[in-house]
Amino acid sequence: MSGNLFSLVAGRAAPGATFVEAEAGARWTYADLFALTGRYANALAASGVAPGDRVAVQVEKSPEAYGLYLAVLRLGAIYVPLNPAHTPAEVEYFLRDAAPAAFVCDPRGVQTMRPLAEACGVPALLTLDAAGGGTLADRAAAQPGAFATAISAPDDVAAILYTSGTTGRQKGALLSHGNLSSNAEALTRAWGFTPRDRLLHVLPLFHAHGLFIAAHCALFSGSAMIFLPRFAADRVLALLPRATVLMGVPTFYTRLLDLPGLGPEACRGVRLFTSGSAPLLAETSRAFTARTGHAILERYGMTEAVVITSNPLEGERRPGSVGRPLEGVALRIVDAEDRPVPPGAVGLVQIRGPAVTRGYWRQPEKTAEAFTSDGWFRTGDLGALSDDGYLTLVGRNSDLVISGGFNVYPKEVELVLDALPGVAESAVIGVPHRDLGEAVAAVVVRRDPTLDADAILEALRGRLAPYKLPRRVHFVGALPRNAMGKVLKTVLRATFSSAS
Ligand code: MCA
Ligand code: AMP
Repeated sequence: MSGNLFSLVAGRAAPGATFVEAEAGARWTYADLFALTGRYANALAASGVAPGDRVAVQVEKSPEAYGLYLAVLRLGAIYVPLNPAHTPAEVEYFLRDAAPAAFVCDPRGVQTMRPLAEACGVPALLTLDAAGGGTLADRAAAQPGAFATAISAPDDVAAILYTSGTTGRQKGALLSHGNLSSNAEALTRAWGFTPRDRLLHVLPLFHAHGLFIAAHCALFSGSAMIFLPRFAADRVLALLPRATVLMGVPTFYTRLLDLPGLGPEACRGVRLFTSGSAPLLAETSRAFTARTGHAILERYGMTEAVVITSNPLEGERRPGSVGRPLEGVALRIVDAEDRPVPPGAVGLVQIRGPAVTRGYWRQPEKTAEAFTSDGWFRTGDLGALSDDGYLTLVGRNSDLVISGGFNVYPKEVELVLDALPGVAESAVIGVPHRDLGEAVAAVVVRRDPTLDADAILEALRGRLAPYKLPRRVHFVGALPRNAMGKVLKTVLRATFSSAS
């Protein structure tokens, strides 16, 4: 049997069942979705995309965009999603690295993207807008809905998602059909999904949380999603009575708690709220329970392994803990030499399991560094296991900043800052932020004493996606360093944390 994720989905959803409902009520059935993916797959094949090729996609969220993801999988090609907020310079890096056979972008950006795609040697450029229009749609309209889905082995790569660049450059995590479908099956069971569920889907489609974790639960149980293009607390509150499940990042919950209308009545039909991608404060969790009667189910995941641990559907959901390893996941806590630590002690989290990536796209050295000699994946997270197997995360082994669920790699921002003429050097850190959990802060040593924060932000805009821009800029005479010359970010964090 084919391990193609699309074949697994197509085998279980009832064709007449709802796949997506728009906010205003327009409805897509699974049959609509399957026919659309067939037309897109035929159109992509006619544009020269073959099995194993990469298809880079930078488009707004829509049911059509989700159909495009599944069409790429049907073709046996590899989906490479990109954040629409990425600047042309950032997109250029991804196009050069992924070397896609086709790039699908928003028609609004096509004037900039066409020369960029040509310069990067991308053979085909197609467009798709938020309403499903564009050259991809034009070409697909002339194509049949039937398409013979590629036979894929479970190890065949389905998607490449760019993540964690400690050296300033992001690396592409390889996710196979088997990685994704095993996690989807385990989650659907762990979280009790049935065809009667209606998932309120408000996450972006270019990260694992929205593209895989949330949407796969609906697809693998043949249930419906209500799609919102982005999170807006008042619209989410208004739609909650139509939903049974909401999946979010902690910022969703802190913003919902700011609305006086959040209470048991608004949540009457919801059976499950989940949170992940960043730490959910125990106080947020408790405040949500006090207001709604619901305990948010916190789980822990990572692009390279999808969902790793989860609090239980039935049983104790422990505020401050990310729960127990998901079915099929082995988890251990080790010291810096990869030796298991005593029970209860804090150490590095390492995992094995069917959803763990086999490595990074064209980066054998980074792949080798990510695994221990006996095959455990190094998550880079620090945590401790309780006697009864609940994991508590206490931090990360890297300087990564997670702002509102988006990862920001300090090095990437520092490289752009340091290249500004008036800047001598810089250090980028995460500081606590009520809304975003953590916010990006820049600590700058000036060469030009007249350079101010506004001028710096103005210079960064256009070079970095908006979510990477520092929310604060602090000027210092010199950066604190240790004897080896390494910048002491812990000192900077201690100095500037209360200032945000
Ligand atoms: C938007 N901005 C941000 C962020 N999002 N700045 C910092 N951090 C952010 N997360 C920028 C906007 O571009 C805008 O810039 C300005 O901040 C104000 O935007 P605002 O309206 O407040 O933002 P928003 O559009 O409401 O977005 C906030 C958000 C969003 C809803 C929290 O960031 C979001 O949907 N986050 C989810 C991220 C996610 O899905 N992560 C999953 C990673 P300007 O004014 O200059 O235009 S996957 C993962 O981590 C693993 C697998 C896991 O476990 O799930
Ligand atoms: P990403 O690289 O976007 O996949 O982000 C993965 C990282 O997000 C993990 O390595 C953790 O550091 C963090 N993360 C995900 N879920 C949680 C959670 N529930 N609590 C704390 N951190 C989390």
